[in-house]
Amino acid sequence: QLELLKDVFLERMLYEKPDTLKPPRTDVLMMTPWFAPIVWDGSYNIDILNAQFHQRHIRIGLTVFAIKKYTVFVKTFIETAEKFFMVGHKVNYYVFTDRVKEMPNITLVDGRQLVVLEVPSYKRWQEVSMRRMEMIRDHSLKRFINEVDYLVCVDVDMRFTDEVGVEILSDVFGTLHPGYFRAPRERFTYERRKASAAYIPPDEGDFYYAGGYFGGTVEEVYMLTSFCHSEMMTDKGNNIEAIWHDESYLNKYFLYHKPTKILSPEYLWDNNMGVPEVLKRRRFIAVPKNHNAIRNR
Ligand code: 2GW
Ligand code: MN
Repeated sequence: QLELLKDVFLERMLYEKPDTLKPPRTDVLMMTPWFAPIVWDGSYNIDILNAQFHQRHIRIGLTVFAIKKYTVFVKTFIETAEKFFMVGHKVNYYVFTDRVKEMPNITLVDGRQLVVLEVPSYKRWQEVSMRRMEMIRDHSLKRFINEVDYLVCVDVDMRFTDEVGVEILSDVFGTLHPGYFRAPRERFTYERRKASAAYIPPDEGDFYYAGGYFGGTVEEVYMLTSFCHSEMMTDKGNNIEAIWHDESYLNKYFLYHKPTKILSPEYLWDNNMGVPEVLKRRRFIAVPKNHNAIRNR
C-alpha cells in the first residue's frame, strides 16, 4: 500500500521558494495567452522537473536527418548531445540517412542508443527538407510509439553547447525562430499566397516558429507531421510549394493547434545574430556551413 505512494510523492528537496510577487524574469514573456509556458533560463527548476520525469521513467527519441552531404554533421551532433541532451534520461537517437556507411561509430553513455534508419533521398533540397514530415509520421506508428514517450525533431546542422533537459517536454511544443522572436506579425515570413494550404492571413499568427525544432508525445508528433505532410501533398497537386517549405506548414499547424509549450531561442540559436541581452544561455547552435560546398547536390 505505502509502496504506491513512492510513485506519487517527490522526496524532500531544498530550494528557494517561488515568490508570488517577484517573477524570475520580467524581460520576456513566460506564458502564452492560452497558458503554455515559454521556456527561458530562470523560469524553471530543473531538479523538480527531473524528479517528476524520473518517476515516470520516460524515454525520449531525438530525430535528425542526414541526407547526402549532411552526413558530415552527425558526429558532432551526437557527441555534443551526449554531453548536453537529456542527461540522466533514456535517449534513442534516430538518424535517418541515405548513406548508412557514412554513419560514425560513437560509444554512447548507458541508457542511450543510436538507431540508423535508411531512407530514400530526394533530388531537390526543398524536398529533402519537406519529406522529413512524411518519414517522421510513418516511423511514429511503425516504431517510435513502441520505443519512446516523447519525440524531439531537429535539424542536424547543429551542435549542443549547453543543457537541454526535460524542461522542454510537453504534449506538443514548438520553438521561437531566432530571427523573428522580436518581430511584429507583418514581418513573419508565413506563406501569404491564398492558393497555398499553408496560407496565414496578415491579421493572424502568434509567433513565428522554427522548422528545425519541434516535438511532443509520439501521438501529437504523429498528428503534427500527418497534417504538415498532407497539406504539402495538397499543394504539390496544385503545383504550389510554400515559401519556407516544411516550416510554413508547421506555422499553419501551430496557429490552429496551439503548442502546449514553447521554447525560447536559447534552444535554437545562430551566432550570426550576435548575442542579445535576453539570451542568457545558448543551448543548441547552428554549425556554420559553407553553403556552396555542402549544398551542391
Ligand atoms: C538543405 C538545403 C540545401 C541543400 C541541402 C539540404 C539538405 C538538408 C541536405 O542535403 N541533406 C539533409 O539531410 N538536409 C536536412 O534538412 C538536414 O537535416 C537539415 O538540417 C535539414 C534542413 O536543411 P538546412 O539545415 O540546410 O536548412 P536551414 O538551416 O535553412 O533550415 C530551415 O529551413 C528549412 C526549410 O527551408 C527547414 O524548415 C529547417 O527545419 C529550418 O531549420
Ligand atoms: Mn539547419
